[in-house]
Amino acid sequence: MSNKTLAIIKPEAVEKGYSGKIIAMYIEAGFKIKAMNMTHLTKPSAEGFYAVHRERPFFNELVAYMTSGPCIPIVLEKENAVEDYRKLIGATDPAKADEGTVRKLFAVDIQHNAVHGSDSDENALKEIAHFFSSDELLNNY
Ligand code: IDP
Ligand code: MG
Repeated sequence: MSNKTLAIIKPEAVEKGYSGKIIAMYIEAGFKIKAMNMTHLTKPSAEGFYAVHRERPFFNELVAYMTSGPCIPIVLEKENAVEDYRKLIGATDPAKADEGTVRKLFAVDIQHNAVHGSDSDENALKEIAHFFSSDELLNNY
């Protein structure tokens, strides 16, 4: 059964011009793009998106980073999407990411790590709803 995950190309990767290469890696890995947008997150929106991390020491920095410029949220669909996408992007810290992963190739450090990925099917649906209404999701191909 195919399922969905939420990717975000984060501000520093957009700024550096890596978006096209990253999207190509998603498509080559077999993901279908079901929705995509370019947006500049407001502080309340970023705080809401990362609410699970609000007690973490890096929360304020993370919100400042994610509001620092435009980002590109993308809904991806594939069998086993959440797990396969996290394998494709690699570990949160690029120093620990496997060779050939998106973060190994494009991330700067553990914070500026190029892309987001959902960590469960349940959270993927919540995260998708943060950025896209149901009629923005392409369900007909
Ligand atoms: P994930 O993006 O691999 O799921 P999470 O632990 O959910 O990693 O953290 C969310 C985001 O917060 C990371 O992608 C990264 O941008 C940032 N982050 C995580 N850990 C640290 C840290 O130790 N210092 C600074 N930023 C961090
Ligand atoms: Mg996470």
